[in-house]
Amino acid sequence: MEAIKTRAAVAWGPGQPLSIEEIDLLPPRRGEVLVRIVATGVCHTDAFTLSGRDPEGKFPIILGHEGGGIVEALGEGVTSVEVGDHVIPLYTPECGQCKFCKSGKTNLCQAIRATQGQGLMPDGTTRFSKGGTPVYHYMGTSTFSEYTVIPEIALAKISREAPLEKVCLLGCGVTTGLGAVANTAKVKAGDTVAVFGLGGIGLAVIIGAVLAKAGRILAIDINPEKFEIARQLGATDVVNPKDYDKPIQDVIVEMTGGGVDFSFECIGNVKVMRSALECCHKGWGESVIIGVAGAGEEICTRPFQLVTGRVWRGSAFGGVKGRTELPRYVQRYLDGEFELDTFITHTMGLEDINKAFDLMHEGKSIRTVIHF
Ligand code: NAD
Ligand code: AHE
Ligand code: ZN
Ligand code: ZN
Repeated sequence: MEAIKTRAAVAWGPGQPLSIEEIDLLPPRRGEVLVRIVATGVCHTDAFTLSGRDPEGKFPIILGHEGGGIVEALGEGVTSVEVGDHVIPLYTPECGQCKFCKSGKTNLCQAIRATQGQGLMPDGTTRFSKGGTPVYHYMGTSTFSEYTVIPEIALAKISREAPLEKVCLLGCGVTTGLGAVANTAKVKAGDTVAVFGLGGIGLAVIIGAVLAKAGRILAIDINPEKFEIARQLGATDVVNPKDYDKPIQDVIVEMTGGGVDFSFECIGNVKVMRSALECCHKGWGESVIIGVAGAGEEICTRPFQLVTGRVWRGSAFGGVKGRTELPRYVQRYLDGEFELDTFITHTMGLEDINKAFDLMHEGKSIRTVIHF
């Protein structure tokens, strides 16, 4: 196979608008697959890396990690997918053979983590370039390109019946929220849950909490425009910290007669992470950090909060093992167990992708889906 041209949104430097251009893409090498991206969501993590606060963001880069696509060509030795298969790229791959995969305790496969974090394919090079200058990959996926090359172990083969322009959201946001509730927290019927941040992730946490039959679901955001959707999806209480002149954790502890069983931080704000921990019930409450905070930022609380039984955890991709478990999430969607339409507040072509970032920063969108 020859090198091809692909239309992509290139981030040439931190904080700069993405530039839509034709760039060069080398064919897939051993263990790699050429995928045509049909649609991709825009997640806050893309904006985070574009901002320059991600220690792993290496420019120029092609962002995007919430995609759905179709296999176009196979590199040498690829056996688990075929041309024409529908796939969701995985920023958390699953090799099945590394210490992490074999442990059965985590979804954090480390087989290609080092090169992935440097914006490189597993052999230490890039497939993307422009005028001979390498353009870096992002999270092993780079879905803001019509064609992208992805390691075989980072592709989940899904049902061909699933609409890629919707189930692309299972490539990150929705799976992250559903999985954090079911796999990381293991919320049980009757539990009280607090969700901080009502973007794509927080709203998926709400759906997950409803599926787990949580008794009460408190939805917290400083943008009251998010409350209607949160209620529609099943939040029982909505709380705007700006309406109170005391710490929001104190408000929630009072509202719930001692604190919540589980809280989820879905923002990436280290101060809110503290509130999320401290609104948990003494003796057993657990707080799950999902939000991604910038380089150099740290969380803090009084150790007494943990001594007295609260637990701090984190969750990446909802603890979901992509190749073996994600196809089932797609099937659950097809079976009508949860919906995705509410998340998709905007759709547009790649040429308008900067608008998607503006809408996110203005708090006007949940998810924009880019159609190629
Ligand atoms: P988003 O921008 O769509 O939503 C964030 C929400 O937080 C917004 O509604 C905003 O109004 C609200 N918010 C901001 N500051 C707040 C505050 N101080 N108090 C209360 N609410 C506040 O973002 P998203 O796409 O839903 O992503 C949320 C976070 O999750 C990001 O940090 C993202 O990087 C991270 N993320 C992590 C994973 C993972 O696997 N751990 C996966 C996806 C996203
Ligand atoms: N590169 C950042 C860390 C970013 C991060 O935490 N990413 C999440 C997924 S966010 C998806 O929207 C994740 O899965 N992390 C696990 C991993 O191995 O990256 C940094 O701080 O260096
Ligand atoms: Zn994401
Ligand atoms: Zn592995």
